[in-house]
Amino acid sequence: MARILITSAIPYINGIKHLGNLVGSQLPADLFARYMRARGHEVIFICATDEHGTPAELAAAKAGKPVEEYCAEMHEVQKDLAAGFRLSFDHFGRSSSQRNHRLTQHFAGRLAENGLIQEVSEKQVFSIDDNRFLPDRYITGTCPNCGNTSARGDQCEECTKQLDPTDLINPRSSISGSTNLEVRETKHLYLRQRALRDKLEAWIDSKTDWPILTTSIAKKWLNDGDGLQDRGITRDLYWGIPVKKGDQPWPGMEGKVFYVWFDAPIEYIAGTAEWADANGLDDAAWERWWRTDKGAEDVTYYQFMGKDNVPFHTLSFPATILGSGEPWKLVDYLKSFNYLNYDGGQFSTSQGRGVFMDQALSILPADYWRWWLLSHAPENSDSEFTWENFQASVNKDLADVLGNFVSRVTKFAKSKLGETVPAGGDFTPAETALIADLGARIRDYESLMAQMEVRKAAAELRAIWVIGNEYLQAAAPWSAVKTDPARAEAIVRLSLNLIRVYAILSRPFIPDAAATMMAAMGSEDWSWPEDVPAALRTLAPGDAYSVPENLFRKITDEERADWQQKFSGIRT
Ligand code: B3M
Ligand code: ZN
Repeated sequence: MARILITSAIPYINGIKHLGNLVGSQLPADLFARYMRARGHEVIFICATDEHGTPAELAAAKAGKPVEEYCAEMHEVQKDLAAGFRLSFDHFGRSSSQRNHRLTQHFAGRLAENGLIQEVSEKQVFSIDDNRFLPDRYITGTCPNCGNTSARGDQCEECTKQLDPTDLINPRSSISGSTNLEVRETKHLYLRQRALRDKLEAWIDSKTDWPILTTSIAKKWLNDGDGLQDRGITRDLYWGIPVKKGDQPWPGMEGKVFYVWFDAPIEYIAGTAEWADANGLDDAAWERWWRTDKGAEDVTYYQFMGKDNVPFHTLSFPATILGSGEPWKLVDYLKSFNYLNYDGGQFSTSQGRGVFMDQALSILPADYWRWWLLSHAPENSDSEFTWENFQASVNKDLADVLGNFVSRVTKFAKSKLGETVPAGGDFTPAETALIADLGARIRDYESLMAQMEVRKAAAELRAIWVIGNEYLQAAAPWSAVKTDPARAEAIVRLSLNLIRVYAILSRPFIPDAAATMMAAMGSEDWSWPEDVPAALRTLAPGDAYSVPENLFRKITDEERADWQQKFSGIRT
């Protein structure tokens, strides 16, 4: 039994995530966690909301709520949606937790002790009426290029010109509208990432088994001209983790907070500590996952994320860990994803384009989405969600292949052979061949799942469902029952056993349907089919089973057209 630590990129607090966000991190991480648990490994799976930074402040202001209240509410919303999608986190934490405050301040203190923090003075716009520094996007003014009167301090959205706040004509605060602004000196902390370059490079070079997508991004940022820059890790904001050196004040840094990307990955650790707290466990319980001097030397750590998050996880966060000089666990395997596009364009949170998690669950149960998303995961390139494709996959894979198999077998068995697993007949070469084929495919499925080849694993699972259907079609118990009832009984006995094995194999992808299948087979034996022939004899003659509710319904053309229309616009 192995010990496996899994984290998904932690979603920003500001708003509900779309399906592209989901398939790029939390959902494949859940697939892997479920699979590893099914194989009997000791797994801990941590996620959280990423709560700090300007976007959280802006979203709270827009909602007319204090930022603390806004974050607390949105955390619950995201937590409920995660549960709705059956994401099996051991803990869904908050980057604003006291655990994360203390750990973030601890890391900053260690980095300072190791000479890896530099104090830098910068000039920034200060709003006298708001009594605060304004980040670039909090400043509005007239674009010097096109005359747009509501250009932002970082960019004009009309003509797309990149701007500095000082370029704006008639600049004003986006918070209060005040033009009473001045440029002031402000001091910030920089993490001296460049000093860690060689260590980071050696570490990345040692990861020869990582996906190319991950290492190519890491190396690009490591080696590009302006790649590994020293990086500002503090901000003049109200909402965030106060800058401290461990538990000591940091002279000159009063009123400042850490940059959101400094504290967010530390929340993976803090979230595990929150898990321990929530379960009444002591520090040793979470440290054995994270500290190689306290039991984590045999832990394998997997991270899941979209490609845009890779630089922060291959360079910045490892710089924090390595720079601390303490024996914290570094990631062992980093699985990254390309983007999922939506119907000819991009999913976009800021534009409200695409299907969002709450909307998805309002029209169909989680398994439909899980199956489509995972079987089309954007692994080797970007992939695209279209309603036609979604309808086709659901109707074919789930309804025609898996659902149909389960329904045909159970309905036929009940109507012709009674309510318990039938006893007659013996396995013939047809059964032997199916069992051999199945055995080979299950071993293949296992290796794809272990390698996190999500799409290929889905295709293999589908193939496993297909061979059951083909077997049933060829064996035709509905004919056999007329001439050789014992033969029909043997076919049905094997087929009922197949349903139980399908439940186990399918559970990481479609947990609700798997539970329905297992319950219908009257079993609670979820043990992995290591020995396939034995697994196919688990339901014994005389065991009770039942006909489950229809596992999957088909999506009609009218529904498809309706949803296509409904989700074609912009969410308001
Ligand atoms: N919140 C970005 C995102 O949700 C960011 C990830 C943080 S991972 C430590 O895609
Ligand atoms: Zn402009």
